[in-house]
Amino acid sequence: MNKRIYRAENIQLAIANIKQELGSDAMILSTRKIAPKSIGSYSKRARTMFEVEASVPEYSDVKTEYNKAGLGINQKELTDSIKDDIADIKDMISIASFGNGMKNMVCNHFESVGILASLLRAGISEAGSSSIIKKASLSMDKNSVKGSNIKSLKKYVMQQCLNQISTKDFFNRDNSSGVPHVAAFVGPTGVGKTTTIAKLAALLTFERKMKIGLISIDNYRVGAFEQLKAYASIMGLLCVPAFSSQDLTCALDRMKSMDMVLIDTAGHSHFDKVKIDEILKLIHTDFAISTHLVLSVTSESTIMKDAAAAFCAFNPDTLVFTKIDETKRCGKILDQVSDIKLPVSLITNGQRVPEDLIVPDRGKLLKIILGNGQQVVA
Ligand SMILES: Nc1nc2c(ncn2[C@@H]2O[C@H](COP(=O)(O)OP(=O)(O)OP(=O)(O)O)[C@@H](O)[C@H]2O)c(=O)[nH]1
Ligand SMILES: [Mg+2]
Repeated sequence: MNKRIYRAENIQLAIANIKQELGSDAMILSTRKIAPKSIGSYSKRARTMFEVEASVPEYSDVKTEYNKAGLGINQKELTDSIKDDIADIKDMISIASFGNGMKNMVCNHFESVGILASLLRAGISEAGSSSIIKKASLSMDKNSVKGSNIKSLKKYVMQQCLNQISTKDFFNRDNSSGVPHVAAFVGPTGVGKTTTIAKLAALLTFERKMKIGLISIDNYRVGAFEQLKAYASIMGLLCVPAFSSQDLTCALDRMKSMDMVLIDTAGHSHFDKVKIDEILKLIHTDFAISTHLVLSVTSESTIMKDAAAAFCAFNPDTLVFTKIDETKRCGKILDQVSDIKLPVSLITNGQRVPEDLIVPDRGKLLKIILGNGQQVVA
């Protein structure tokens, strides 16, 4: 591995030099702030410098390292690992392109660079990541935590992240009221509403021993009812379609003896206000119905945000995040929950029914959010 050391007056300059000389495959190995006194005998004139050690990995180098560590590595794993390294460099470069406030913050709290990169790598937005670090630093100052103590900063960053998330095991309820709790799942097309309902129905029926009924009001997509019905048949659950509010009221009347009724709705684009309004009208019955907004983490953050805004018309009780197995950037969840401020009730992590369902507590959710960036954890 070809290692080189770059010194510059600031970190941005050092990274720019690395990028220019070693190209975008370069890996940052270490960073160091050098106080003026440690630069030879010219200390009076010398300024604070930043030292960045970088290298360009060769395929054989990486493979040898993995083999030495006893980790057999295939081409895909290697490609993924290289992609992650490139993502690291992009993060460093994006840190370098932050506004002046952020640059000052990074320079004053140089130790925060690595943590900031971890948050970015986890998929938390630039605004979200910098706000977390700023709040953590403020909170450290407030509590008079001295010096540039990286362990303390990590602890405060974790606490800030935790402060922003909440969870609720919404579907764990007794039926002392004598009427079933009715829960509808809404959200954009193809995010996994029907599959999540099937997974949840299995959990509630077989583990929590609840009596569950299923209703599909998706009369839009061909085969939508049959999809839910197929899962219901395997589990031996009652499943009926409803095409109007009256149908829905009748179906709910039929299910009065259930502990819980789960309603599957049609997925629509968040731009299609007319179709979203149709579902709103359809679920307007005499029965109290809670709603749960399902969002896929494979969507772009801005799309998730727009979708959440459109489906907020349902006044959702909780959020459900799906397909976390398809991305390494689950930090998007933190951006959404800081924005929408609703508890997360369910997470799904695969296509298998019923296995791939998580009922998270705050700790679990934080781990999921930090994903790749778990090195933030002290
Ligand atoms: N990888 C992965 N795929 C999932 C997950 N949840 C659902 N899917 C897949 O996503 C696809 C769509 O799932 P559905 O449950 O039909 O989605 P939907 O929101 O009901 O779709 P519409 O009713 O058409 O709006 C299916 O292929 C599911 O197997 C998940 O957690 N991970
Ligand atoms: Mg569906």
